[in-house]
Amino acid sequence: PATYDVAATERKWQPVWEKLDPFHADDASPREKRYALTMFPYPSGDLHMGHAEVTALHDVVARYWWQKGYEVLNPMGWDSFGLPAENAAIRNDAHPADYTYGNIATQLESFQKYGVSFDWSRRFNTSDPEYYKWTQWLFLKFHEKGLAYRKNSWVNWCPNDQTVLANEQVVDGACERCGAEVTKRELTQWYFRTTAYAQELLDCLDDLQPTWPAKVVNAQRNWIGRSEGAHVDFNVAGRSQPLTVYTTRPDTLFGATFMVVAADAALASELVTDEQRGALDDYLVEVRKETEINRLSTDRPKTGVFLGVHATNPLTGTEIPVYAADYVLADYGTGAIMAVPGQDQRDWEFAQAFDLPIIRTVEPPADWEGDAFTGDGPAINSANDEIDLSGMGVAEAKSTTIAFLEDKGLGRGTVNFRLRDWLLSRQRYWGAPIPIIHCPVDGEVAVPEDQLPVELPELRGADLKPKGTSPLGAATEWVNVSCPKCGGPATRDTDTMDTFVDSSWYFFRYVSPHDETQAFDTDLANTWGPIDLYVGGDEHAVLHLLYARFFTKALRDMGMVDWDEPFSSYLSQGKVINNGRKMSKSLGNGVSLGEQLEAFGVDAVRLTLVFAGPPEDNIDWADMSPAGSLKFLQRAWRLSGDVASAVGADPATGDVVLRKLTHKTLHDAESLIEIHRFNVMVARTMELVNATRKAIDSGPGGADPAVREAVEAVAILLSLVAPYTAEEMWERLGHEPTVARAGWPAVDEALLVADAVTAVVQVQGKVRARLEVSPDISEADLEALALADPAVVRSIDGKEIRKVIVRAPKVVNVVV
Ligand code: ANZ
Repeated sequence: PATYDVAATERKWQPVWEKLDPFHADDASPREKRYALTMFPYPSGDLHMGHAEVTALHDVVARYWWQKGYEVLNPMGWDSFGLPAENAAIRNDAHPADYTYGNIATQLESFQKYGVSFDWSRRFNTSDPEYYKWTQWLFLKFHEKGLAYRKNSWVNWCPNDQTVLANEQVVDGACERCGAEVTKRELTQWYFRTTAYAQELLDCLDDLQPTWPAKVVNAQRNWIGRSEGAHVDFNVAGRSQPLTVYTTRPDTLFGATFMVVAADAALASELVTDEQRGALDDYLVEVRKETEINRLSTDRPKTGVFLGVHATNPLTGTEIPVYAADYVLADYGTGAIMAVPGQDQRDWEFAQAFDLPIIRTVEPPADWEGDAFTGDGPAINSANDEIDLSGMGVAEAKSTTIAFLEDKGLGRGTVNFRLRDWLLSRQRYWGAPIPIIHCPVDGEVAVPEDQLPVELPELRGADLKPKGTSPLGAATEWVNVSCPKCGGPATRDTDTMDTFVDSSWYFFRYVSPHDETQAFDTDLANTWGPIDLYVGGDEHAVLHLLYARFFTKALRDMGMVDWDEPFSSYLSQGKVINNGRKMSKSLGNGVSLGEQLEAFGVDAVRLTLVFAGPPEDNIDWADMSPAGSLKFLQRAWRLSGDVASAVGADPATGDVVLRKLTHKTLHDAESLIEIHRFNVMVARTMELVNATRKAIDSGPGGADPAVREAVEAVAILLSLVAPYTAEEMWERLGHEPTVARAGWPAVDEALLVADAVTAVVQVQGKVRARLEVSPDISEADLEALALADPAVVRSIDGKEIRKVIVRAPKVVNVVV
């Protein structure tokens, strides 16, 4: 036959593979181990083109590692708690559990059909009590170590999803999930102390830089936001405590002409005089309506209120007024600043608006016409009897000021991070309950380990819906318990954990997914991990990847794992788009994965996604030709019917030209996979297919053992991308399944040596030498070789060389 039946082939091999179970990761295997991981999906529908892309890319590497002889852990499961599933369930008027597990069954079936090399024996769902028991256990460990704690603060609130959000989940002032504008609420919430690891999270980015995408590394750096500066103490008349500010520019202290406290910080209402309290309260009503982005923007009129008090500038001795304003944030630094209008634009605008003095302490360039000057320059107006910064540049003036302040006990140098602790509690139903009991006598009491998991209470209908307080509160019987310590009446915490908690440690659970005695096995985690390659989208650049890094470091410090970092290398794939636009319901440009698979088969879809371009780039499905991919696969498959030599025929007796191409293709494929240029690997496979076809039809013919060698190589190369076609070819070549574990063919180095070509060297237009060189010699190497040739040296005869024109690998022209 000229073509194979795609659907029949898929039906044929699925049960065979299921029986063979070729990707079962054996903990006890003596082979070197690799851990390949791709982000697990939210079960909010069937698989879509995005899943198809990421798994096809990821599978190239996982399958390649198997072929190269590694024992590969390539697990899959479901991130099945959380807002996406819960919102979808509410939209579909279903219970989150029914909806979630229904979708998981659908997605599992699709994945199995899609032929990814997952070890299904390790699958779990984060919403299974067997899993979240350990999420809760880990929470309690963190609690014990002071890494999980509760505090009252102004937090991000999504009015649409009716829950708090972590800072990481607020993107440009909007909810990362639903896009609603985020507001603020004052609430008591649970936090993970991510800030305890701020410095290490930053430092380790240096090591990740070469193997992580630069934009992800940069996004994390900015998010952690380390800055160096000083805490400076200002005395406030009538107050025993100093007013401490954080500043990155202690060198400008002589120019601090007023101070500003965040209007919504407790500090503001502590400082304000009775006379001014009414004004502050009115102002606060306005402030609470504003988003953080607006508050910080420079191009917005400055507003504020005088608090009625003055502080003393420690260097000038001047009494300076203290204001409350919204452009200072309550939860950054100390929530208070020294305002230096000469060097800071927002302070400049505030000074203009409130008619406050401006003193420049850095001399701007002569032609300076702007307002605040934030650049470097000599210090001016910056001297008193004890310290003189005059003429110093910013850096020197900074360190001199810090040393002086420290000496006088007026301040100290400090490092500040933008990173905040991770707010992890949610007022939603579908998550792991926080395993804490609140007792009027004993306070926060951990649920005893033998009572874990704290399972979600059964709630139905209206009780499930978000209403601003946790739905779990409606389960009265579940809520009211006796205190594990004193036995008195107590209540359960009714919040659930952010889904990102579940996904912060799932890659540990895969090493011992069915262990009922512990969260994960430390030895196995150290054997398999850290993850050699993680593939996923960069929408998680800050969120998930930062949280997972934090968890890993915390677990390491608890002695539970040896690794410092979870993901040694990270590949962030582009998006599948259509007609130049993101696929969306409203644009009606969605492409259904199911329909594509139906029309072209799994292999053609997978091949199209891998061949489209570098994995980091977006794929516009409108420009793709899955039909063309299928044609190619049929063409490759036809080769296997034309092989006429026996299994095991010695290729050494075969056509050397084809053999060279086969070995070069296999050799180059290895490095192309290492650098994630899977598309080029496919292109090279196509070349090999074409050359083999030629060899069969108009060359040595199908009986030549070099043809068998080439077709077997094609099958193995295709096993990374198009598993059904590859398996079918392998069978037709006379082998047993499965080609996926056939092993990478040994590359014969002798066949890699390229044939030499002759380069001609001319001096003044006359041929003086002929050199045997490699066809891929560089221009520089060829020039050096030519100029060192004795005949060329002789004819140049010590004259000055004016020009050397090199056309590698053929010609060198020397002009003297
Ligand atoms: C005086 C000064 C003079 C400042 C100057 C800057 C320039 P980064 O680098 O982001 O850490 N700041 C401190 N706490 C703040 C808060 N809670 N809300 C808003 N702004 C705050 O920024 C540190 C600088 O931001 C600090 O240095 C402070 O202003 C301001 F010529 O102090 B600076």
